Amino acid sequence: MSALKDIVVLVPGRLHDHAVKRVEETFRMLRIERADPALLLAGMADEIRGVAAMATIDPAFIDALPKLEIIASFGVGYDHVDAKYAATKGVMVTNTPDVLTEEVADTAVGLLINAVRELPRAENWLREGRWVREGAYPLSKGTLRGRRVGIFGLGRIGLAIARRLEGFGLPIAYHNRRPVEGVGYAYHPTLVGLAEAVDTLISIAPGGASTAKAVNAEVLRALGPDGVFVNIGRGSTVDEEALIAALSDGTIRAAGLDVFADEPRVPQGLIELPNASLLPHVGSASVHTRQAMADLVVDNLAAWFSQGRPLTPVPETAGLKKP
Ligand code: NAP
Ligand code: 8YV
Repeated sequence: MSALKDIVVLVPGRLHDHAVKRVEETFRMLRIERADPALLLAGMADEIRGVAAMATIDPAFIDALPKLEIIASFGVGYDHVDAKYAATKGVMVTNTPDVLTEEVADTAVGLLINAVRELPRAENWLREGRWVREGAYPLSKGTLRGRRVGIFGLGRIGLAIARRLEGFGLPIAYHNRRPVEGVGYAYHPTLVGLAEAVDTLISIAPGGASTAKAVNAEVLRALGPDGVFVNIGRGSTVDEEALIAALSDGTIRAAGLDVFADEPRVPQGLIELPNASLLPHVGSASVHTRQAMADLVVDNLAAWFSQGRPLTPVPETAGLKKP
């Protein structure tokens, strides 16, 4: 344990309090306001062997830390960390999979029901006194009954969403770059093909270049006028202008969105739409689950520095050995 106490771990920017506390107790912690090489004081860069962060970590920052061995990122999605570049520099990258899977799947189902059955609007009707003044909230135009669900990104969380919706009696199909072994759901090799086959598209795909604006005008047209689109993956996977147009002109019926392209800024066009149910990126945001994610960040650092291998490396760096 005393050996770990000699190791310098940098926390750039904001990080979950529990992770900060544990980094401070376990290692020698340094903090800077953001992951910017210009903020590294003289002598600091040569000491830092680990980074614990939920901030963007780019090649310039990795290059500025010559002794860096590991970046432990908070969150399962790590599109804000250049893991490919880190791999070329022999720097391990870890994320926080599994501990948030069921929580995010719960949120996805809640968001779907909110979008289809208009529950947030119905609650506002009650709070605004309209039940008393005007009578019952209008019948929801949408229903889950008879829906066919397509999942874009059938990985850990996608499968947990699929299991839940199977329990709702809904047929499931999916699109990934390749079929998932041992899964009986219908596979579609293209996202447009999936959208044509279903009326309810749930995106839980990661961000990054390969999914950028994948949900575009063509996909939304394919989903059709009874279509419901739910995004709980990354905002970058959606052409938001095309989505606003599709929701405005009836190309699709409704959307439920937890993630946006330029968070925390949400396009005014979406905020004004009555058929968009919007959440401020709360997929994993319970005290219970965020604490588990924070623990996994620090457990990865501790496992790397004490046993030479982390618990949950990202695929790009999984083969790296400790120097
Ligand atoms: P995962 O197990 O790695 O699953 C990702 C799935 O997406 C895989 O099945 C993968 O299959 C598929 N995929 C990746 N790139 C693709 C592409 N270009 N085209 C089609 N499919 C693609 O990850 P997870 O744990 O389920 O998490 C998924 C994502 O959810 C995270 O990366 C994160 O962005 C997001 N997330 C959001 C929240 C929130 O609070 N809203 C919380 C947690 C996670 P193939 O490799 O076969 O294509
Ligand atoms: C976190 C997420 O809120 O894990 C992810 O990929 O999007 C969320 O669980 C986020 O990473 C914390 O910034």
